[in-house]
Amino acid sequence: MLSIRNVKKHIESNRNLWQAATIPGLKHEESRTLTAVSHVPKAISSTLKGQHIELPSWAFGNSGTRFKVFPQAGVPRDPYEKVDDAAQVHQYTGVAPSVALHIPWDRVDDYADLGRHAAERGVALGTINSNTFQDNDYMLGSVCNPDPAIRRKALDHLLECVDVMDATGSRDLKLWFADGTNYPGQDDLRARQNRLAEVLAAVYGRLGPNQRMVLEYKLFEPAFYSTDVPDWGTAFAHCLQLGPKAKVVVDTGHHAPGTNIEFIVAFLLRADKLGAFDFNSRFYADDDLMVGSADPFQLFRIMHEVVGGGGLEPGLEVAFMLDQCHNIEPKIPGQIRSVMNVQEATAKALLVDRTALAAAQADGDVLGANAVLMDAYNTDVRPLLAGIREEMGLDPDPLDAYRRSGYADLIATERVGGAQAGWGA
Ligand code: LRH
Ligand code: MN
Repeated sequence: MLSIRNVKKHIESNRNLWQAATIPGLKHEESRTLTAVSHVPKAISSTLKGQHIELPSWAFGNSGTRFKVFPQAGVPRDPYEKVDDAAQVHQYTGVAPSVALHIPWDRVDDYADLGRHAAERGVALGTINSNTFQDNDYMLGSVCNPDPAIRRKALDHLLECVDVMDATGSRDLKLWFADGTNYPGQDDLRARQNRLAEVLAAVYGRLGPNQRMVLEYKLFEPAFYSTDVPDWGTAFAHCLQLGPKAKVVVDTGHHAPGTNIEFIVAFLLRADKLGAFDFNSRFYADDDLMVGSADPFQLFRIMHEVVGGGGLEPGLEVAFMLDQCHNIEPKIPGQIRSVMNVQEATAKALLVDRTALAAAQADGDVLGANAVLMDAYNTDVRPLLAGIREEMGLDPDPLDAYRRSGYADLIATERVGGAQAGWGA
């Protein structure tokens, strides 16, 4: 039985926030709707206005599975057009001011010129992603390959990516390695960790004063027996060994089913080792679906730990990136919807009454504490975010505004000929 005392105290202390209170048993339509920006503390609306969600350039290119890549009309043919499309997402959401690049997919002759092109469209070039998973030489691995010459080749690519960061002014080098084995005995698991540590240390040594490396882990795929950076613990241990400029990337699609990802987030934030998120969602494996589409409650729980751990405070420099593939849905609207899903989860997490929560937790009031959290999660924040967009001079409905802009038809007619961008696999 919920402790009415707690809920009542919670409602009293937040009456000015809510138009309607949530008491179990109230029908949904009577459930609470947060109707206007003016109802939330300035700190919350300014945090939401200042949110920074980085977009992946590769989300605008063609993508698919081993079965099929379905090309879409209007897909970019080069990094300039990818930046144009990313700028559309920022234009309508106001919170996606940078685009991550993937090398060599986004290799250009003049990165400074690409940077200028981006700036003219109101966005910046962000995280540089390395790619040591598509060269024929990397069949048995890249940085963990038994062959020192192949490891050298992989290291040279990673150092080239730092050169790109120097040219683009990017802070973060994101490292994900497909390296692993498919059969027990195929290689020495310890030796592979030694090889990995050696290359990571060489890259770390090359980083400039304001540059970081963020190491991404993944349970499996493309390797199916062992992956050399399979989980947060392995990434954390390597980053601890490397130093303060090395932090961990949490890709929300890279865990075993049932993993409590928000625990990992809380732990890494507490250790000041959470560098970045690769947001997406999945029903089964690394599905790279729109963040929040498969499990919006999980995304809320993750953002609840981010807010609680100070992860939205500028000082902590946690990068929030999307890492998704829009295999069958239109790509720019898919990115806009994804950004809106992150905004909604963030707004709900910011609305958690942390005073009431801490009190209930201290009281051992299990149901009371859970109720406070669910109260925020069950808050309809869409009117609030619409209001915030209007205060930012934006259309309250970014998807509808983009649809009415006619940009989709424009690129479908203009971008004819040339090779559409993709994963180049
Ligand atoms: C690996 C990954 C990594 C990127 C790639 C596009 O699965 O999540 O972050 O390099 O996707
Ligand atoms: Mn990723």
